Amino acid sequence: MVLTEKGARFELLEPDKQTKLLLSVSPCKNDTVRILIDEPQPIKARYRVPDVITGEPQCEQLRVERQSEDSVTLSWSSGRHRLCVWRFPFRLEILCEDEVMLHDEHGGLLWKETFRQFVDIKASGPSSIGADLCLHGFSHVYGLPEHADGLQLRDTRDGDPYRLYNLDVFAYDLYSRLGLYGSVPLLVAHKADRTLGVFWLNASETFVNDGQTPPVKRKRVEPQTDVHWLSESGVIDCMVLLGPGPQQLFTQYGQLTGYQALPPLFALGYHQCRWNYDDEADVKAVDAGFDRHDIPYDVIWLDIEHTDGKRYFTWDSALFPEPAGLQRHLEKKKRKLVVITDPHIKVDPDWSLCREARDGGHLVKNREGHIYKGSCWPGESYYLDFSSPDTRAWYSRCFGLDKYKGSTPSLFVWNDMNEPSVFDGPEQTMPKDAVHCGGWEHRELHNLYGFYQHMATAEGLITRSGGSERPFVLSRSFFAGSQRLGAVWTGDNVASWEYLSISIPMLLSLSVTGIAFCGADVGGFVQDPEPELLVRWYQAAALQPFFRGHSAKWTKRREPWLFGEKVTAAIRTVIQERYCLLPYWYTLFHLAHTSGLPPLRPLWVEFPGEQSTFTVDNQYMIGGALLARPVTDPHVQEVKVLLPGSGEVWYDVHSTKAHKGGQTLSLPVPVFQRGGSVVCRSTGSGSCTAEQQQLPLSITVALNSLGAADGELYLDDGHSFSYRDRKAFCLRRFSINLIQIILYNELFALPSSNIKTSPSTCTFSLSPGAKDSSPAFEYTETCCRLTVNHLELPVAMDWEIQIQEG
Ligand code: NBV
Repeated sequence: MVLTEKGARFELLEPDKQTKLLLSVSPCKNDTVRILIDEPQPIKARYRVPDVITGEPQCEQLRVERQSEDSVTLSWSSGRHRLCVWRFPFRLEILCEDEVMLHDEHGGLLWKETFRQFVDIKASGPSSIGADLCLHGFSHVYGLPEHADGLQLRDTRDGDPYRLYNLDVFAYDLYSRLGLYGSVPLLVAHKADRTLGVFWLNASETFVNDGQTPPVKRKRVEPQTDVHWLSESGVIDCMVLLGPGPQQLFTQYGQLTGYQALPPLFALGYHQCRWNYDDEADVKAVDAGFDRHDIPYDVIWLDIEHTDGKRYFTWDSALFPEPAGLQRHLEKKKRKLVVITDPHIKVDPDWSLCREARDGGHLVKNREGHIYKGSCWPGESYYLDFSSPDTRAWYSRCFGLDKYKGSTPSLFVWNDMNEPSVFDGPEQTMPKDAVHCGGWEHRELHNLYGFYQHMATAEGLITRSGGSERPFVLSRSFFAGSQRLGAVWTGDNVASWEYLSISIPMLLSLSVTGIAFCGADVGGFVQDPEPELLVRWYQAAALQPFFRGHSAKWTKRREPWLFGEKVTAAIRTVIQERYCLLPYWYTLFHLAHTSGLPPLRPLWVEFPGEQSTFTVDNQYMIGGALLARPVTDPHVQEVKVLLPGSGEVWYDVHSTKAHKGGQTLSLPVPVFQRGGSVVCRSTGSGSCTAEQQQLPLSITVALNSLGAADGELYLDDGHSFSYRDRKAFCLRRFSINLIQIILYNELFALPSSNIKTSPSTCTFSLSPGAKDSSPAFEYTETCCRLTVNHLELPVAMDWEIQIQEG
């Protein structure tokens, strides 16, 4: 063993095949441990995933505590954790109050594999790697998106392992463990007193098996979860995130792979998409429809048909003769246009962009060294090699306003088909033996392909503004770290109640693995939703991060006003409510951007000690303050909602009625504010986020059982990097302490008891310079609600309000 400042290095001998392995274990600052296993003399160098980890984690200095011929115990400054390494057979334990064990299992596979008509020649031989982990004391594990399944990972001993292999799966099956469009190899384990993460940094096809052993109370045996990881190639690069709580874990993961990009404000508004909006007149008519029906929205989207023969970066000149004019038309109303750019390039030597890609060496090659061709929307297509930094730089330049004819600064981008989807490829993707820059086979980096296109696109939008404007890019494919680049959505879902239900755990799984800006197509992409389903989907999605209605071209049109006034009104209400809640959403995104804590949270994240929350995946928290339980079944008047925390108070946001925590209620559309929180909303209704931004704010204070509450509000210009480069932002904290008020005048009672008289005066002490106002009161005795209007307080100044009994 050698101790360096980067940790401890060991030489291991794999007993069966006598293969030599190099193991390095590095405890890093902030309670993460990195375990790397590679071959010192491989037939061919093994691929190490670049560009996902945002910086070399800072290592802790290790000390030897005990050492024998077979094993060594190491500790580091954190003091709470220790590492034990056994060499023959290899075993590693991380100890705190609990232990994690990792066995390496380095094995061989086949030299040649056949799948239908496809033969995969493994030119470098078999190269699979694997490891077993045993998570002591844990029986709840989450993560490993993307699967159309529940939030909690199921025991795989009765069936298929979870597969991480990015694929284009149209109208995907539910409850399947096969891979979908993106992969995040992060598994999160949780128990009452600890949250732990295992991040397996490998971009080749990966399988994860997990088996849960329940506790045996009589024998005082703890539960445990065994996890087996197996990847087709690459090295073992495994990071154990030690928590101890969910919040620390999210920060640890964010420090490794980057935090959620702060979206421009418009991206948190409502998006209207369809495959396709036919032409400029159609786009203008839909845009006008929103105004006519008084429904706010921010972005209208164009799918593949807007291009000239599926040549991205071009326009169909008959349908979209004045694309810049169209964008200016929208921009006058502060609205945006999003267009699609897929990663394939039509083979067309007469098209300058195709020639540039080919002559610049920006294309993926086949095993024989020729340019790889596959079939996609344009017919025969090349595929850009986004793994090459040169290609990414070239692609980014394609978004330059001078280069992308017909584009303006209010055009943003959508990357689709970037798993990559290849119609005539194995499993509808690229063959594993296709070759990328540096001679790496596609198998090594398959799961990174979409991540890299997303990166180049986001970079392109930043560069086109000279580095000053935040980009917005939606990607279908993703990997760990994609959160730094923008948003993702859950692909081609179906207009059915089951797909509406599954969208909730799917978005929660993405959220706990860092991909915080996520959403599902509202209404379902495939098939026609009945109006009831459409309304329920809007109600759910208005309370989720990325909010976009989308539909396939063979479905009926479904703009919100096409189903009668009742449906229009219901959809209008939820979209308007979403717009009012934007200050809160934006503040949550600021938090995700700075701490890794996702806006959408499973209940256990907020109630880590409460067992009853560990399996809940049909309701969730929006930040720490709001709890939502969307209706996902037809013909129901009420649904059951669990209000966690026996000491908590929950306020129904519609009626403001207070309920005690620790019970299950039945209500029509449950949304609650947690006692102890403050939520800022904007008042009134603008036609888009930019208008909404100008409206006054309201502050909803929900007292906890001690009569206290606090909350935050983050504000900036909503579109530029000034918040980062010039610190041009405003972060306000509101704290309310009823005890103090009680001391003054016994004005408020605790939420559960009665207020004796209604308050009649309100006095302020304001920072100098604030203007005087005459506040008005409204007191609703039945639900102990006090409303103070016309305060006209400047949010960026310090102020204090004292309310006194009359
Ligand atoms: O570009 C067309 C569609 C798009 O609308 C959808 O959102 C993507 O998920 N795209 C898939 C390709 C065709 C799917 C049948």
